[in-house]
Amino acid sequence: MSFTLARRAARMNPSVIREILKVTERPGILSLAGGLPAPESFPVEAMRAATERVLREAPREALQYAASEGYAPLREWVAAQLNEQGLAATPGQVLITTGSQQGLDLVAKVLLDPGSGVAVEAPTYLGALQAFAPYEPETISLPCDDDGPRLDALERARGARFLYLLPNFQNPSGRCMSAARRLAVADAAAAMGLPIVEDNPYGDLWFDSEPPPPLAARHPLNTIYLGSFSKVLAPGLRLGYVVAPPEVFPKLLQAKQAADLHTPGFNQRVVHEVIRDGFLREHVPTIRARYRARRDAMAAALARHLPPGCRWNAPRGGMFFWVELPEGVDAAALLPRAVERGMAFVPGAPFYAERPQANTLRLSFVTVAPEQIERGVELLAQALKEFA
Ligand code: N5F
Repeated sequence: MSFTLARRAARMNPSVIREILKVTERPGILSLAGGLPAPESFPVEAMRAATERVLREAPREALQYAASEGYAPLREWVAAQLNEQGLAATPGQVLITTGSQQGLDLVAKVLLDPGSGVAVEAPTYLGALQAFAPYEPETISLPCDDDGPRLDALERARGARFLYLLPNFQNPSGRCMSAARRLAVADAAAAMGLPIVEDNPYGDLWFDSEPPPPLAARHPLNTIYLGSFSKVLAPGLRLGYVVAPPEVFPKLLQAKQAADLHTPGFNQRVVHEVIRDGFLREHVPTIRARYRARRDAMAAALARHLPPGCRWNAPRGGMFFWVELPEGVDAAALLPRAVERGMAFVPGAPFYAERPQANTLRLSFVTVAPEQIERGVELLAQALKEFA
């Protein structure tokens, strides 16, 4: 072998979610693992009609190389949308990315040196940890309570390059940060000179009431905000966006140019064509209703089947239940037993940057219908009883 790997390559790890996805593609496996949106909710007809219009009205522009910043009308749409939520952003601050996952990579590439501090919630989105790791940061985990990261722990993040937060229906915990905690964390971080990277793919998927305004609304110049079309339209489009203060926008843009020149212009035009006249105002409530029913089905199934000693949250939005198994039960060791029985989940340990809590797991309640949720949880409970 003549290849010498870069040091950053040694830090790269396979995504546990993607590895489990391979298993769950086998027929007959009931997957409560990946945060895969319900395929019935994909607006196939609207996409077909929009594709037709784009190919009729601007085929050559849509198929040509395009601007790295993104399709101007889509950037305008994103900025207008965020302004409605109280986040004062101009279209010039919006960078359209190839999924918000790319946004995480670009932010890390621009802000992290080897040894830089990056502060995260414990637990946090494992795909973000995977995106940050190659840049060789020192990751600092902040303990959290039901309202979000604990204020008394914030001091540990002093000097970090940024604090990565998921305020809305967090992946994996399902937690929604309270309004008071948002303001307190945003103010404290600004006072410490600690920038915030706010990742919000799930904010539109609320079941009871709309979440409080983003932290970015409080201190826009101290915050990089990430959004996604994956959960409100379709993840196969790979469309997300980063909203960045003018201080860092040019560097993110240069990183984007180097990574892939631009996000597919064809997809951007089709999506803009779908959403330009208010489509999401009708569409997103149908997703909420479907997911709310599935959340209820999973809450009922967990209460019915899981043995004593298990604990879980009741998410008020998003896609995930976070389950704590009895002390000493290793969810990663349980997974193959569950797969043998015909169901899959994501073990909790990879969501921790430090001190993994091995007796935790994540269940997605959005991908399959309520009857299958019931069956999946029953199989999980059977595997657990046999295992423990
Ligand atoms: O915008 P997109 O599709 O790139 O979403 C990436 C993303 C960014 N930030 C958070 C907090 C996320 O939860 C995600 C998507 N995560 C899903 C999950 O299951 O955790 C999808 C991962 C699916 C996969 O790896 O196949």
